[in-house]
Order: sequence, then C-alpha cells, then structure tokens
Amino acid sequence: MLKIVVTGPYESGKSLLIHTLTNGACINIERGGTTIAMDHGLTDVDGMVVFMFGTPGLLRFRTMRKILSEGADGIIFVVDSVDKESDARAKLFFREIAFFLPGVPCVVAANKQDLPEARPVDELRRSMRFLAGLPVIPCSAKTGKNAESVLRTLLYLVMMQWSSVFSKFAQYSGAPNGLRSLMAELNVPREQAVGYLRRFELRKLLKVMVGDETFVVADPVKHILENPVVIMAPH
Ligand SMILES: Nc1nc2c(ncn2[C@@H]2O[C@H](COP(=O)(O)OP(=O)(O)OP(=O)(O)O)[C@@H](O)[C@H]2O)c(=O)[nH]1
Ligand SMILES: [Mg+2]
Repeated sequence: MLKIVVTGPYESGKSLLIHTLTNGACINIERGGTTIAMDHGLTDVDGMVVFMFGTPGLLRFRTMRKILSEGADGIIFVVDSVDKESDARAKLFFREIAFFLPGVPCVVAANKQDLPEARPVDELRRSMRFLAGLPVIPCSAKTGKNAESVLRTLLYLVMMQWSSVFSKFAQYSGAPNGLRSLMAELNVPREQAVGYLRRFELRKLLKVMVGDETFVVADPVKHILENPVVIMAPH
C-alpha cells in the first residue's frame, strides 16, 4: 500500500476526487460540505493498494495537514481551474506541502475541467508560476475524466523515484542471500538495505523473512517493480 496525500486550496475538489478515484470507498469527515478533519479512501491500482488521505482546505487546519502528510509517498495537488481567486491560496498550500514533504513526487490535478469557464493548463501555469516543472493534468472529479491518469502518473513518478531499488527487489526476490545481494548491488550498508525492505514491507509490496536474509516481492506488483511504465496504462 502506498500513501498518497491529496491537498490543495479550499473547495478545489479534493474530497470529490478521492470519492471518484476510490469508487466511493472513502469517508469524508466534513461539516456542511467542508472537510474539517480529513478524507480517507482506499483503492487498488493493478494489485497495488493505495491509501489516500485528503486534507482540509481551510487555512486554519494546518496541523491536521501536517499530520496527514507524514510519510506520504506522493502528492496529488488539486487546483481549481475555474476560480481565479483560488490561485493565491493554492500558492500558500503548495509552499506548505513542499515544506512538509520535500522531494516527494507531485502531480497537479487541474480540476473542474467539465465547466465551460475552466481555464486551460497554459493559462493556469501563467497564473500559478509555482506549477513550473510539475505535470499538470486537466481533469474532472465530477465526470471522472482523466482522474485515473492523475493517480497513475503519480504512481509512475513514485515508482521511478525508487526504480533502482525496486529493480533489485524484483531481481533478488526469493534469492537465498537476497539481503546481501541488495547491499552489494546498491552499495549500501546493511542498515540501509534493511531500511528499504522494512519501508516497502510496511507498504505490503514485499515480505521479509526474518532471520534468513531473504525477501520476496508480492506477486501482483512484481512486474510493476520490474517495469514501472506499465502503471501508466489502464487495463
Ligand atoms: N463541476 C465540477 N464541480 C466540482 C468538481 N470537483 C468538485 N466540484 C464541486 O466543488 C465543490 C467542492 O468540492 P469538494 O470535493 O468538497 O472540495 P474540497 O477541496 O474537498 O473542499 P474542502 O475540503 O472544503 O477544502 C463541491 O460543490 C463539488 O461538487 C469538478 O470536477 N467539476
Ligand atoms: Mg474536502
């Protein structure tokens, strides 16, 4: 299971996007339609379990966003393609999440594209300079258009970030001296190799056999670890 945090300014559509991506397998702790604690949802992408945490969009819930962000593997940053007023708030939220999760892959969902007033991506980029260098995907949480591409693109970036480690996981899965091979090939000390295994064991991508130096990659995800680009294509 990977942990994805869905953040962005007030009313940009974070809760609806999580609802759409999880086919309704989610909860939203809200009052009068405004998220006051969090959204939480679960989905499965080609055998990979993805936990999604949506943050509140009101500025005063910063502490909640900090807690929800902890340990996230990727960020979906939702912006409102219609409401220009929202852009300044988006900038503040972007600074905040970049501070909480430095170096963590991020994809921008340019939401509400089903509405005729929606601004195209190049216009959004002009108005929100901080989007430079990030993939911005026009989508609609309401109709579902491109919603899955947002998630798949992010998962791809997450997998690419870990690709050198993952390809070794796949290569030495089940090998008798798997741990030692991992250390040698990645040129890392034992604690670091064990750290990698523990991190992804927690995420249920693999199983570590305690004591016997062996680890096994979970079957459904093996081909994804070998070749992350397959995650981009929905089946
Ligand atoms: N037309 C349209 N409306 C949308 C879309 N996404 C969200 N909305 C609407 O925008 C409003 C806010 O959506 P939410 O999903 O609650 O937004 P949020 O970002 O979770 O809001 P907070 O949690 O209060 O910050 C709701 O009325 C949604 O129905 C979209 O893609 N298209
Ligand atoms: Mg919400």
